[in-house]
Amino acid sequence: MFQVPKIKKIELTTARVPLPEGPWGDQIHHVENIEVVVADVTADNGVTGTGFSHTSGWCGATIAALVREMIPDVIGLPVSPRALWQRSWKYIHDVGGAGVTTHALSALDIAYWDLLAKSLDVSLYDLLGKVRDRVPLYGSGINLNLSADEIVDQVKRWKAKGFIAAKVKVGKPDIEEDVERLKAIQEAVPGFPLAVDANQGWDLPAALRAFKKFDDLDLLWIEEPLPSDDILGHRILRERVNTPLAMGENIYNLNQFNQYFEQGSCDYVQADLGRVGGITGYLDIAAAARAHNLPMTPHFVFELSASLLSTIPNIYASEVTDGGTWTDLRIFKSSGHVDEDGFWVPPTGPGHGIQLDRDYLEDHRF
Ligand code: SMN
Ligand code: MG
Repeated sequence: MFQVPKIKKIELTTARVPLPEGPWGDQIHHVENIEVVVADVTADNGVTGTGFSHTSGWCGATIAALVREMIPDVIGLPVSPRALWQRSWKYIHDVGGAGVTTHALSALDIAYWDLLAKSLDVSLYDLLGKVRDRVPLYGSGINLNLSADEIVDQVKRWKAKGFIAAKVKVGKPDIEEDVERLKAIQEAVPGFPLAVDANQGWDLPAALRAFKKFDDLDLLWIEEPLPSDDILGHRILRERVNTPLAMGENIYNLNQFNQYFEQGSCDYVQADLGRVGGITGYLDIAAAARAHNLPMTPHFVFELSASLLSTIPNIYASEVTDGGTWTDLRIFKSSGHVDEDGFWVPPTGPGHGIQLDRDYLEDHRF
C-alpha cells in the first residue's frame, strides 16, 4: 500500500533572469527580466518536488517572504496537495484573496504535485488522467516595439512550425497604425487565426473605439482590453462588440474567474498556473470554465502549462511566448518537446518531468 510521504523540508531559490533578446514592450509593461521563486519540497521518503511562481520583474522578494512564512505550518504534514492548499489558503487569505498570496501558493502547490507523482513513480499527467497525447500551440510575441515587417516575419515563422494561431500586441498611440499592422499580417499570412493583446491599456471609450476598427478584421480574440479588475466593464464591452474577449493573466483565483464566467465577461480563459495557486488552482478554474463551455488557453510558463493541457478537456491551445519560453529564459533545461507538426508532447518521466537549470538560476540568484 502506498504511504503518502510527509513534508520534511522546503528550500527556496529566488532568481532574476534576463531576457535573451532584450526588454519586452507592451501597452503598459516594460519588462527587463523575469523573477522566479522556486520551492523545493523534500519529503521523509527522500523525494524532492519542485514548484515555481514568477513575476515580470517586481515583487519576487515579497512572494518568497510569504512562502517562507507558510513553511513552518506544513512541515510534517502528508503531501496531499489539495489539503495543503486549503490549509495554507485559510491563513494567507486574510492578507489577500488573490495576487501575491496565490503566487506564493503556486510555488508550493506545483512542488507538492511533482513530489506526489514522483513518489508514485508516475508522470503527473498520467496521475491526473490524460485526455490527449499532444497539445496545440499558438505563437505569441511581446512585440509592440517591433516593426510591421518584423512582426510579419514572426507570424510566418510560427505558421511554418505548425502553430495554430498567432497573437500580437496592439496599443499604438494611433489606432490606425495598429489596424495597418494587423492588415499587413493578414495579407501576408491569409486565413491564419490572429489574436491581439491590449494588456489592460485602454479605458472603456478607447476600447470601444479600438473594437469598432478591429471588429471588421475577424480576429480570434482581443485580450485584456480594460484593467482586469473591471468585470462589469468587460461585460459591457462584450455586449457591444463582435470580437471574442480573452482574459485571465491578471485574474488570480477561482472566485474572480467564476464572476467573469457568470457575468459573461470573457470567451477565452488565460489563467496562469504560476499565479492562480498552481496545479490545484488551475484545475479548479478549468472545471468552472468547462461548466460555461469556455476553453482554457494558459498564459506563460509555456512548458508546464502545455503539458497540463493534456489533462484538461476544454482547451484552445497553449501560448508559446517567442523568446520567452522558460527554456529560452534558461530556467528549464528539459521539459517535453514540440513535435514536427508544431504540437507539444509532454514529458513521460515521473512528476512534472521538468529539470531546472540550477547553475543558471544560482548565477542569477537575488
Ligand atoms: C505577457 C505579459 C507579461 C509576461 C509575459 C507575457 C503577455 C502575454 O501579456 O499575454 O503573453
Ligand atoms: Mg497578455
